[in-house]
Amino acid sequence: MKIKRYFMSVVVASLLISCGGGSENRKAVSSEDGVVRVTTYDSQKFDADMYEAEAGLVKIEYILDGFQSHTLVIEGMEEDFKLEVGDEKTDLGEIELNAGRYILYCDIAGHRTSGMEAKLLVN
Ligand SMILES: [Cu+2]
Repeated sequence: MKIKRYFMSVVVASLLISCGGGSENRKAVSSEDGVVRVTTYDSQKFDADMYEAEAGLVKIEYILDGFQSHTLVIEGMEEDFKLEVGDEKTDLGEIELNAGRYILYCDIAGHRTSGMEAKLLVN
């Protein structure tokens, strides 16, 4: 009985968190100086749900505001591009991208399903 109650309250709590986090986090971040900045936290989130960049050579700076190790890869291009933070608080990389929609995520086991996924809109 206790176990069931505990489980149900966990489900309710996580629903509340995902609703609150979703609306708060739903912003597009444009690169101003040509660098797309993605910040991540120990809570296994990126600082936005969508980032924007100009087509061509896209520079991405990955910033860790915390201590947990994270990666940043582009879906379908995992072999070509990977940023890693942890002991190092920032990582910077660049990749040629055509206009289109891409998915960024962290490839550490379990992190993507925890919410470490965002869109990258290349114009
Ligand atoms: Cu991660």
